[in-house]
Amino acid sequence: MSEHPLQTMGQQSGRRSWAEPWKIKMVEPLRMIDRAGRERALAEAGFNTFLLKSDDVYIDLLTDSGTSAMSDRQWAGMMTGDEAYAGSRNYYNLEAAIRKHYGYRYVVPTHQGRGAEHLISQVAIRRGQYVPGNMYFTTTRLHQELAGGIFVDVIVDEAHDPQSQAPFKGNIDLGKLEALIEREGAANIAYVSLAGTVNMAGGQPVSMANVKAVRALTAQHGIRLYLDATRMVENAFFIQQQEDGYLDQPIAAILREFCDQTDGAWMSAKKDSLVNIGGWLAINDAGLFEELRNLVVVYEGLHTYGGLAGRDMEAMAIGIAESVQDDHVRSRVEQVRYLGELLSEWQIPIVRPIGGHAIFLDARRFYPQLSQDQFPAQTLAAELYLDCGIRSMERGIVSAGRDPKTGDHHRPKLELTRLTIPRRVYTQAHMDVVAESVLAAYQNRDRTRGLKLVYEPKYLRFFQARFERP
Ligand code: P71
Repeated sequence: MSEHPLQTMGQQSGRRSWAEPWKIKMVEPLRMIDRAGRERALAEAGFNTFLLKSDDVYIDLLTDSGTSAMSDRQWAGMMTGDEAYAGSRNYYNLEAAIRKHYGYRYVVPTHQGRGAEHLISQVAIRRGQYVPGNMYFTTTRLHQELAGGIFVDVIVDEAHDPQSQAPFKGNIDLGKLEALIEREGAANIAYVSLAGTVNMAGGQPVSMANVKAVRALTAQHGIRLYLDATRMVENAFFIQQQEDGYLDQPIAAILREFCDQTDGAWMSAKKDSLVNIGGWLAINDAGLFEELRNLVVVYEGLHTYGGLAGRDMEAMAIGIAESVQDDHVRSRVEQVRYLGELLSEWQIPIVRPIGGHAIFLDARRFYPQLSQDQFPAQTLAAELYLDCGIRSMERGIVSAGRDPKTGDHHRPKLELTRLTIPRRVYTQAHMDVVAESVLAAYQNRDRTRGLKLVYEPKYLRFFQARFERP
C-alpha cells in the first residue's frame, strides 16, 4: 500500500497501468440531455433503446458493431478508393488481407455480416436439415431458418449459466453434437455453425482444443465446419492468455491456426476489423465458391464489391491488418475487463468470466422481483438510459423472439443487458461514468417495475418492439 491516498487503477490492483496504443487526433463532442428530456425520449422510443435518437444518447454502448474509430491509415486508405464497378483494386487488397490473416482461398465481399449469412445459408442448407451451433445469434439463426434449416444449440451447458467461471464457455459440447449426428444422420446436418467468441453467451471464447476436436468429429462424418469469424480476433486473445502453450504466440498466428481448422467463414467486419460497414464470406471449396459468387450478384452486388464502395473495402483491408496487432487486442479486451472488474468489485451481477466485447449485466439477479415476462433486461436498459443517458441493449427474452412453430416466446436462460464497448472510441473516464451509472440503477433496484410489450414486428422483433410501463 502506498502512502498516497489516491491511487491509479493499476496501483489499486498491484500492477503497472496499461494505456491505449494510440493517441487522439480528432474528437467528436458528446452531449447529455437532462433527465426530463431523457424521460420524454425514452417514452417516445417505446422503452426500446434501438428506437432512441443517437443525439439523445450520452455514452453509446448499444453495440460494438460499426461504431469503432478508424485509424489515420484507414482514413488515408479511403482516399485511394477505386470506385470501378468491376475489378476494383481495393477488392484485391481485401482478398489478400483475408487470405493472409484468415487463410481462406476464395473471398466474396458483402455489405455486412448478415449479407454473408444469407448467402451461405441459401447455398449450404437444404430444407429440413439441421444446423448445430454454439448458441444462436439473432441474424445467423434467422437466415438459417429462412433457408429451411433447423438450428440446434450444441454449446456446453456452462454457457447458459452466467455464474459459471469456465474459461471457454463458447465451446461446443462434443457429446451433444455427436448425439445429434447419430440421431439425425450426417446427411441431415447442413454444417456446423461455430462462432468465435459467442456473443449471446457474453462474448465467451472457444478453445483451440475444442475447434480441433470438433474438426476431427465433423471430418469423420464428412460434415462441413463453418466459422462466424466476427469476433474471432478477440477469441484468439483469450486462447493466447488462457490456453496452455499459446502465451508466446502472436494473435495473428493463433487466428490462422484456428481458421485453418474450418472450411470457410462469414464475417461482420463491423466488429473486429475496425470499419463502419462491411463483411465477407470466404471459403476453400471451389464449387461452393462458384455458387456463392453467382448468388452475391443477385442480393449484394458484383462479386468484386458485394454492396461496398471501393473505399470501404480498402478501409477493411487495412483494418484487418491493424486488428490482429497484439497491443491493439490487449488494450481493447482489457478495457472491457476494467469495466467488468469495477462492477464485480461492487457485487453487481454480471456474466463471468468477462467476455471480449461487452459487459453483460445479469438482469435476473439484478431484478429478482421481476418475472421474465416483465422483461427485466429491457427494463434495465431503460433505467440506465434514464440515469445518465447510457445506451445499452437487451439480450434476453425480447431478442430471443418466438418459436416459429408454437408462436410462444423463446425463453432463454440468459436474461442480459449488454454494455458493448466500441473499439478505440471511449476512454477509461467514460468507463468510470458508466460504472457509476450501473451502480445507481443497482441501488434503485427494489423500486424498479417491469415493462409491458405493446407492439412487435414479425422479424427480429427486438429492433422495433415497443413497451409501456404497466
Ligand atoms: C451486435 C451485432 C449487430 C446486431 C445484429 C443484430 C441485432 C442487434 C445488433 C452482429 C453479428 C454478430 C455475430 C456474432 C453476425 C452478426 C451480423 N452483431 N454474427 O452484436 O455479433 O452482422 O450486423 O454486420 O449484419 O451488436 P451484421
